[in-house]
Amino acid sequence: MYSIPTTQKAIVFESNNGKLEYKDIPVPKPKPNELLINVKYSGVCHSDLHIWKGDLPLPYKFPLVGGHEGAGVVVGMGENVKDWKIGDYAGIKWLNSSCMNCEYCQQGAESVCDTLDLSGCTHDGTFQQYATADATQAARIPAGTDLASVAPILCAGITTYKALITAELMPGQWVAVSGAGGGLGSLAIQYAVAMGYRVLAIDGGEDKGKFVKSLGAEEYIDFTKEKDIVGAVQKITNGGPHGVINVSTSEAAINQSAQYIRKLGKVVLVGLPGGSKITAPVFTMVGKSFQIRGTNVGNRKDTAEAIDFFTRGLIKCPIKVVGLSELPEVFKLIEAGKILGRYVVDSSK
Ligand code: 8ID
Ligand code: ZN
Ligand code: ZN
Repeated sequence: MYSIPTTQKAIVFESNNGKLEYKDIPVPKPKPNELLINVKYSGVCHSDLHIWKGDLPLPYKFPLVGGHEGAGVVVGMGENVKDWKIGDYAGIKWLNSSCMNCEYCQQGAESVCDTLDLSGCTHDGTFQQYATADATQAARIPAGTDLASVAPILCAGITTYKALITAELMPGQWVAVSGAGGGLGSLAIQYAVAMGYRVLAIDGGEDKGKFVKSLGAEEYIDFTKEKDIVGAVQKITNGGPHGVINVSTSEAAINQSAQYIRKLGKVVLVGLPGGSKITAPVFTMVGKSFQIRGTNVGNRKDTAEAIDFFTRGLIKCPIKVVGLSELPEVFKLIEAGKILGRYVVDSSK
């Protein structure tokens, strides 16, 4: 049904901050437990930029095909794969595989397994036309789904959906999304609205303000103009938001969130500015009894639920599609904080 070529186009990271080469490489062969997926579209996550730059203390492989937000079609599989068919739509996530056996995997917390294989980090990812993914972890995408639009769900969607669950909010409560106009933020706003929360969006510039309001944010604070972010957030939310989803790449913004959080609130950490720290006075933390929680992508259940919100039309991924060969330009725009929503690369160009 599908003829699989022996070579394909890919963007290869030779080293941290090294050349980003658009070139021909061999099509990988799936292992017994893997799918071979013809990646049609891949979102470009800020984590891909962090990995290329070497910001994060992760075990990178080089040369590396980056990317971990891929949507495509199953064109092959290893001999142990039983429950996928050729032609199925499949998604490739950051979490390519985990051991499924350790104390964390047993409780559905695969993202903290000690033997993770990570797409676009330790496992060649989605900035290529054909990629392999563990059949247990690959995401199931319903037939007929628009593959360009769904791609951002596979990292940004799953991660922000899980971050909102981690904030343990009630309908009608305030959630601040810090970094709201970016790839993760633009989806966090929509999941939050769909879950019944009130959204205060924080980002920089008038364009981002209009953009986040169009996605359902009730209020917007422009960090480039507001001198007293902590005071402004507390005023709008009458005492601080019940939860904060930190998806900016700013250490300062993350630290502000531990100041404006409401008593008993949850500060959720998602964004990963390299080498940054969050600090809070012990007395204040005890007195306000708030919590700081980290969260890392999501598990298979979070994946299925995040895709289901999208399929039901509750989440619209704001995407701009460009060719895979243009990835170096996309990295420049992400670095400059210029992107509204997500860039998605088309593997055929
Ligand atoms: O599982 C995880 N924890 C996970 C999963 C996926 C991504 C973590 N991440 C991390 C990425 O590695 C990155 O560090 O989340 C972060 C955000 O990823 P993204 O949404 O893909 O990045 P983006 O599109 O560049 O958006 C960042 C936004 O932050 C704003 C920018 O303007 C941009 O819109 N921002 C900045 I930079 N400084 C800000 C500030 N001081 C700010 N917003 C508010 N206040
Ligand atoms: Zn990501
Ligand atoms: Zn495990």
